[in-house]
Amino acid sequence: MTAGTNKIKAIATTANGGPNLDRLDVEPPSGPPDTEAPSQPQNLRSTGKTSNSVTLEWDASTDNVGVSGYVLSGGQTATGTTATVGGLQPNTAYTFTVQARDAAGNLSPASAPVSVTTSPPSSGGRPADVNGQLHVCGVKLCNQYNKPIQLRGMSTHGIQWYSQCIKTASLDALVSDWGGDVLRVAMYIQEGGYETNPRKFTDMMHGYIEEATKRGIYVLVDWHQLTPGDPNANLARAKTFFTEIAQRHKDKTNIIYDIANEPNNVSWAKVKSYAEQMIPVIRAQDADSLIVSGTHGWSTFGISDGQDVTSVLNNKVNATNFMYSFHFYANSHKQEYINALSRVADEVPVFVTEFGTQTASGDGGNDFATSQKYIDLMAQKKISWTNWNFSDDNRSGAVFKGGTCAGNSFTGTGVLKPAGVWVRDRMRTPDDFPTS
Ligand SMILES: [Ca+2]
Ligand SMILES: [Ca+2]
Ligand SMILES: [Ca+2]
Repeated sequence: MTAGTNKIKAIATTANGGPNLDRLDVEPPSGPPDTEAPSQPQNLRSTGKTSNSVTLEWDASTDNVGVSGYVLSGGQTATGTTATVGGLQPNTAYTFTVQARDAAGNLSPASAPVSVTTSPPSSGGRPADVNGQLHVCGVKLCNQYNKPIQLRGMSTHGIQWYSQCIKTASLDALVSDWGGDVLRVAMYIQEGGYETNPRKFTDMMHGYIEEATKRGIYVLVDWHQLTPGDPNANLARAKTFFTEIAQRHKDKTNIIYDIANEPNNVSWAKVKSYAEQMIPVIRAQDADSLIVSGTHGWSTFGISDGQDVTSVLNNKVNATNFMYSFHFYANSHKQEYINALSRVADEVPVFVTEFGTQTASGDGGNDFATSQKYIDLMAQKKISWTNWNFSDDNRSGAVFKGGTCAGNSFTGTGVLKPAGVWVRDRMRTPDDFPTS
């Protein structure tokens, strides 16, 4: 019943039939009417934006009876504590507030306002078209306009196990739904990988390079040596493989060569020696190539070997257009590693070719708080990254839920594990690829 006049229609019937109603009692709800408004929503914030939309979140209000929903300043309603406001103009500042309401219609005070400027209109350019041939400038990765850029993308799982996850629908999702700029193709050498059938795996890599090229993204050719940890153990194989890959793809402007995934149980001197042998092999085919190599201690600049980053910084690889890779797993590698990444990135070019939000096994609980610190650091210093991994493996670091790769639906968050939802959100934010 609302305030004012209410019409009531009642039909009562006796055992003998016919109406027999001479009295109607109407009891109001027990207790006084709810006139108490919900509390003011707190911490209104923007958690995402595009050129035509803004996503807002806020902390829940409380109410003496119960909050039934929220009303945004533009009139849009929400039942939960998030809403995406669409239909906005690019590159335009908007101010939003939100109020909570209860079932009785009481409205809370409006939240503190938040101002958000929508993203610039999208250039429509694909990452590899806009940025062209990459090169190292100082300690940064620069595009064809000699401007520092950050690439963000995904790493496959080992292609000897999870090639079913790298297909038309998943690659289309990576590009158009995730906004990925780069695909790292993890080709193991051992563990059933390249060494078992070099022809087959080289041809697979050729195919993935073409798929990335068609979609206008970069491709990071990952020589995924891991066990044995000394990359020199696979030197002859690496020379054969990279010679063919570089010879065939040298004129593409979207290829990046990673010659050693995670050296381990090996000295930096041996890794450096390997890199200085491999770089000329690739450059003989592809003179302007961008080449990345891992560092000792599983690509931690020696930290996971109990060493200091100066083991690398005081003994740098003698090469131009060369980057060092750094890997981390945020639930294993905390502040010491963040500090190390921050330090090395100021002194040498660094590409985070692999990271996870969980433990170093690629499994276990996610530490999104620590992961966010890394993301913020990498954004600030324009450190490019590819996340482990774009598969439906059962571990928490595989972004897709089990069984996803058998189908053809890869867009949205319904197919994603928590790590996938998280990293997709961080990849979808607008790119900053300066062209002048
Ligand atoms: Ca109330
Ligand atoms: Ca992007
Ligand atoms: Ca080239």
